[in-house]
Amino acid sequence: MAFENLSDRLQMAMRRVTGRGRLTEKDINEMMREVRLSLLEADVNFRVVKNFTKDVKDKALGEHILKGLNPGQQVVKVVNEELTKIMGEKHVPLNLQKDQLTSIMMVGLQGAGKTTTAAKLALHLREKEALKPLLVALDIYRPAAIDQLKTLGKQINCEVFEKGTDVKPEKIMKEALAYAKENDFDLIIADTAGRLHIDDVMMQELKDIKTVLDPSEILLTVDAMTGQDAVSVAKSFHESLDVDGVVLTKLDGDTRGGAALSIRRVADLPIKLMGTGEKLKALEPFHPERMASRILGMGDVMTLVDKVTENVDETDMMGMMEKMMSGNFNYNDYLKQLKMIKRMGSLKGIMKLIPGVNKLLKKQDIDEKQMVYIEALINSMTNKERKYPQLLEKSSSRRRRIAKGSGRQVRDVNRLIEGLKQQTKMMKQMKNMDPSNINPNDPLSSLQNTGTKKKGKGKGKGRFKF
Ligand SMILES: Nc1nc2c(ncn2[C@@H]2O[C@H](COP(=O)(O)OP(=O)(O)OP(=O)(O)O)[C@@H](O)[C@H]2O)c(=O)[nH]1
Ligand SMILES: [Mg+2]
Repeated sequence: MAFENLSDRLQMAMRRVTGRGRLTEKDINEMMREVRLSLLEADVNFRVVKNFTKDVKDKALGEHILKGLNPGQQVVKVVNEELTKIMGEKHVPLNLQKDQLTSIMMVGLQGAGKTTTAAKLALHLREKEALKPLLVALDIYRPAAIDQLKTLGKQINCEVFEKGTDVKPEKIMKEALAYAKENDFDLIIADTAGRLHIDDVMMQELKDIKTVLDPSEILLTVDAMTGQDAVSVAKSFHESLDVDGVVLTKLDGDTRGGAALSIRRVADLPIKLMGTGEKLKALEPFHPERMASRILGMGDVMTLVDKVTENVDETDMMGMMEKMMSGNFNYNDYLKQLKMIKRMGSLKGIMKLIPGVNKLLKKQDIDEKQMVYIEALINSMTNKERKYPQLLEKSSSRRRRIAKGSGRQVRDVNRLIEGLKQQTKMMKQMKNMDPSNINPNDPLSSLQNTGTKKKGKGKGKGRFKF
């Protein structure tokens, strides 16, 4: 995942101050030095870094202490807020036209991800906004480019408009527009050709297409792996075409993160979406505040919530939560939960969004195969055993039978028993948390308050424990 190094270093710097009851200006200076270096190393534009450190310092020193936060936590909160700010504060949505044709024009350098993102967007907007999309192939310089778009279109069952390689892009655009209007499409996504460098011929072609299409949205596709270069590219595209927003692609790769953290300020363009993989589902709206918490290792609770509600029947979920909280969690529930997680996608991807778990994962990789084993184990239990987990704790012959029936070892059964126990315990603890302390707009508040809430035991360090 992108930002890994930056994230590690920032968290280290933060750790110097969190939990501290008193902070001097010197403490803050030291921490900020570390923060500054981490950002520069992540290839963030130096001017952005300079302003960022200044703002954090002013704020951290000037702000009066909020009730319930120690000074260290206060600083982390400020860093989180400022990090959010440099990425744009709030999510900026696409310009979608109501009740008329929306048109999106994809532009960007060669290999940035235009064609892939065009298909992702078609899928995304059809699912989320119920739009009927038409993909238009305007990259006439390579026959393979048209085939690529057609292949992607087929995968998502979306029509592709193309006129081969002999018609000029602006003419194809004109015909596609007429075709879309005649055939009740409500979204056009135009995939244009990329170049290795920005040149006048390329820009002129894009301007001509723009004149014909009069797009609702010009989306600049930027490869996050290219770092600072990406930012200057964004600037030139914006100057020539008046771009509306950026899609940052390949954030799943090992990027340092500089582009994501500089584009908003340097090129004055909002990042609207992010590509997080080669699969066509791997497109997400970009939320600055969520990204900031992710970088600072506070998990991404909001994305998790979105994913959960998207993939799981809500009544199912609520019933499950109630059951879990009540402490009467049995193997039937466990299995059901397992299936929910499966439906939500990669276990690792989901787990990473939970605060604190990212660190844990590095040491102990979650094996997706284990899910299959667990399923096999539970399938070998009798109905009674599934309903009353205590039965297994008391009887070793039952445990042996289950191991044999599922082709696993007794110690796997024991592990499962332990897992269920742990989960029940954790759920009981969660039940004691005060939900009024959880503010979805400020993930920090919930994390910190959970720790201090416990009477006597909490040291006020206030970190989420898993
Ligand atoms: N890992 C990852 N790969 C991506 C992502 N987006 C695109 N790619 C890959 O990047 C490569 C280039 O993507 P294309 O969509 O062909 O890029 P393009 O901008 O259309 O390229 P040209 O048409 O040659 O200018 C492909 O191999 C894609 O699978 C992403 O978010 N993550
Ligand atoms: Mg392409």
